Amino acid sequence: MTDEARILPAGSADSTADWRDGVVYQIYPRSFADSDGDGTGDLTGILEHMDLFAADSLPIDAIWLSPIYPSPGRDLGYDVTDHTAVDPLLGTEEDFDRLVAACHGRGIKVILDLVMNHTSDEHAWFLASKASREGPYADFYLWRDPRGFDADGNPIPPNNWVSFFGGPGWEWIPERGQFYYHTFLVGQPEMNWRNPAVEAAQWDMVRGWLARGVDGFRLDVFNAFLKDPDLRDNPVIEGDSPWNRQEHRNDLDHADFSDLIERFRAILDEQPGRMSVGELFSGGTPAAARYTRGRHIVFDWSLMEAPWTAPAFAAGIDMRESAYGPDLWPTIALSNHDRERQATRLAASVGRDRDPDHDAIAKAAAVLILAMRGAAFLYYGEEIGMVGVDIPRDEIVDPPALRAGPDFPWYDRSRCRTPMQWAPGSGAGFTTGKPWLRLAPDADQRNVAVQSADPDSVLNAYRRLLTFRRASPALQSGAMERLDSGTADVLAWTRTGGGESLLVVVSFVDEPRRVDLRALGGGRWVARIGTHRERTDVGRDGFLDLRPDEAVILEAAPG
Ligand code: ISL
Repeated sequence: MTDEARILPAGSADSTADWRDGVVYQIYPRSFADSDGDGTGDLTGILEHMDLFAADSLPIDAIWLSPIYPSPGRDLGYDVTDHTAVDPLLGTEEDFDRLVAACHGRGIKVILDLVMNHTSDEHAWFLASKASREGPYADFYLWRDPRGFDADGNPIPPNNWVSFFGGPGWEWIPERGQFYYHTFLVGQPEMNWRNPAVEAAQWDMVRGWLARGVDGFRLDVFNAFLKDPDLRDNPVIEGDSPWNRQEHRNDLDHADFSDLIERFRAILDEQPGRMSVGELFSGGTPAAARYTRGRHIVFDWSLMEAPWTAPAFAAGIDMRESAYGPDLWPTIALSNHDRERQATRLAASVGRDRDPDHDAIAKAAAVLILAMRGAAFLYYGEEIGMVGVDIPRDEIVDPPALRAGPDFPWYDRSRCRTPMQWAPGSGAGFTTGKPWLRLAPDADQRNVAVQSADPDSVLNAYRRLLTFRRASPALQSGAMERLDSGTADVLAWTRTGGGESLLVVVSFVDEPRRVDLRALGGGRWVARIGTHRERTDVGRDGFLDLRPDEAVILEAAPG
């Protein structure tokens, strides 16, 4: 590993440290706040709700905006027609610049979601590419001749690759007499990253956003950019869907991808303190660690896929700690716009989807996200414990969900993209019009206004924890060591750094539990904060009595 690839020390003068130690809040712009009553969230709506992030409310360090570019919306913004502009559905160029300035005025950074693996099939590059095998855009996409023709004269695709969103991966274009490849929708043709002109065009676009003050980027499916140059077949394996019946040896994670990350980082490093996070597509924790660099962090899915049990989270944490080692910095996310809402998913994973359990688990999950080692990512609405919403079939807006069936299991992503719940009332404070996607049925009770006034709400637990984390060098950048808690269903770990030594104890069960802190070593501990406003404290005998799903952060007592 080069020096460059090592993480910078905590407190380093380079502002990367701010990033590494920070908390990023993901906004799905269509669903956050609608300023003009058309039912769809927009940039001005975000600007008007910045008080959510006030220092005495939810002190976060950055917002990540899911794609804001013009798009026909077939994959709701992940099919882009112009990566350099703002979608008129979400606002104007000036609205974007105003939002960036407002964020910077509050010390909040702005991360854009870069979709560089594919474009929309309505992008001017693709329209030119499709029209002719000649000209500057001819080789911008993954075009290939057919392997041959069948007995009926139909062209045979170049290899066995399929689409992650269901159906074939290759689409025949008679005008060109060739196929193009798409990992996702037919309307999301794959870019040809082996063409230097594609890379140059992408870097120009990146420089353009940096010049507008953008502080960092989330890279959509970044390990899919480079394919096997010969486009060889993927090996066939056992699996529950056409995609899972292939080992993705030739369409993902190509060996020369690491050099591409370095070239991307070099563009960002032309300006100080710019950060990037790669979305690992279909890969495990070791791959995430392998792609992590000093200023480039990576999502891995080991925690997002764990059920709500102590052994599952222990295994996830151990796998991460050993894959990353002390020098590389992991990320922590328990939900995003593609996965079920975290408390809904975690409660269901152990058959506990009753109401009181939902909020208890939502608060304990907050402690996990904010007290493990790594850059923390919060998905909008998790701070009020938003639920996954049942969407009737005729309202589903997630295209692959419409193809779901026995040979194509798919989570309907509309469930986790419902509008933010700000206040009681018909539009939940999200819109004065008709919301583009239905609101959760509990929006009148579960919203920012109601939870602000309730000291025991999920929102107020997040506020306390975020405020504590912001003042805690150990939680932000300290080392992490997992301990055997000695009690079933309870996880324990320490965070140490900046002269601070903390112990985190989390119960994953719906019953009281007792932990013997003396057996954990390290002297006497004092409870500082946790899921419950009324703190549980350590008894004189050194026992900590935990309530159901309680998590407590303790500090080493002096002396
Ligand atoms: O978990 C996954 C694979 O292991 C998937 O959720 C995967 O990360 C995802 O489907 C890729 O998602 C990204 O690219 C898609 C877009 O639809 C998603 O919203 C985006 O997050 C295509 O751009």
